Amino acid sequence: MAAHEEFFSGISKIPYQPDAGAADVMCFKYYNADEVLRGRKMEEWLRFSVCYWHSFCGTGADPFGFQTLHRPWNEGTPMEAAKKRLRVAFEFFTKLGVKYYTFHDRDMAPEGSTLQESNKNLDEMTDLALQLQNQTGIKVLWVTCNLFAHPRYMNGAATNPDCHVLAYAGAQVKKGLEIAKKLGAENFVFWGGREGFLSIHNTDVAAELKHMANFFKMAVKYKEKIGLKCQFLIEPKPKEPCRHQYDYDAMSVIGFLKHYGLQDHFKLNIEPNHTTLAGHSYEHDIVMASAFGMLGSVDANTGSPDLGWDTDQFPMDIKNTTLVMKTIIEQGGLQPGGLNFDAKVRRESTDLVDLFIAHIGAMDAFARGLRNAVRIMDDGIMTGMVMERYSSFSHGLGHKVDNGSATLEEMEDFVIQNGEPEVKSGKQEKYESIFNHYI
Ligand code: XLS
Ligand code: CA
Ligand code: CA
Repeated sequence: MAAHEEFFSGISKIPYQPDAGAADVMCFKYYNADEVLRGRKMEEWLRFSVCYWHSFCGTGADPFGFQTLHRPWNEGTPMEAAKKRLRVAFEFFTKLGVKYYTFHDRDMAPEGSTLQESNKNLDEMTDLALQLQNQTGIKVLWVTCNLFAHPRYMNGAATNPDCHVLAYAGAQVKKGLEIAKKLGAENFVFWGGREGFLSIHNTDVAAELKHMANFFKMAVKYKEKIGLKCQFLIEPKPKEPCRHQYDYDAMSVIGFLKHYGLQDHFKLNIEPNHTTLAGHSYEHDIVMASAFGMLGSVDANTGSPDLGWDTDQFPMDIKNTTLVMKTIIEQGGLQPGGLNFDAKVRRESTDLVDLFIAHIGAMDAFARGLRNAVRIMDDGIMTGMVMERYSSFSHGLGHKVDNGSATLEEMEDFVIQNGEPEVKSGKQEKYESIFNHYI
């Protein structure tokens, strides 16, 4: 990178300084990439990724106000600016010390006036991305296609009532899969941007869901055809932009995948900001997806439940990160997924250095969550209590219920012999107090 302009001059590689004071926010106090916890380096448990769209394309504009973030890399023609932005991004990833990034096709390369022109822009930009990846060792956690911003997609992409639009989305995904292969992306995400409806009066729900499933089947087929080895992920979200989104939450997506026979080809990319928008607790969909063996990756961010829209804030709450990391350790890690910071600095956080401060704070929040979760699991107190709570299923009739061989007649015999079950405390406050001990 030496031959090029440095954008973050004065900032060098972010160090690990566990003894740093409260006001020192330009170092990690908990994230020590090479430290081994439960048999794995911290960087392997956490697999941090920076998202391209918010951090390098974000302007700070919101529905009520204009741009507040004026970035020095947005200069020249759209392609010149795109190239500059990519170099800046790689300087940022390197200094921050993350190994992965994520992007949409259209935030890496500007859309042209035809599909061919857009593809040509993408070819040129991904040539540069590949070169920068090879120079730095930074890899693509996931790539996705933007099938929601262009006006052609205003009524949906794979669920559009017009097959011409669906075809455009298909062509765009075909190219997206090709660049995923070219850049060695470890995952490919489908977020159902406008796959849903605003009015039931003009919508054929059954047809739209079938078309979406068939669209995914085409993607699976093409992935296999070109020998692309990456995990497909669907990202649930309950609202915004549509009033109803088909991929409402983890359980809706799992039901959809199973109904259409797609469950072996996809996992879920869970974004907690979307989970809370669906009316669930922060960790809910991470736990549900994991319980079904479907947790593939996490868009590590948070919302403001008091606002009730998708604020994509940096995750800073240690209780939340501890719960997430506990689930991730219990399922043996997230690989090939990771923790992607689909988060944006507030439009009022206008300094360039705020981009660093935000990512460092969030990485440390997750590193601290990881350390807490490891202590919870090493001590085994809570795990032991949960095991004990379910112990009646490890033998006798409970074991038969567990393996699916019990009958209702056996239930009746059991109750006639054993009478009324004992009342057993759920001990919620005890669990909560023990959990707080580790935070
Ligand atoms: C929007 C989504 C989106 C996906 C990728 O709310 O979070 O950014 O992660 O298209
Ligand atoms: Ca997301
Ligand atoms: Ca979001």
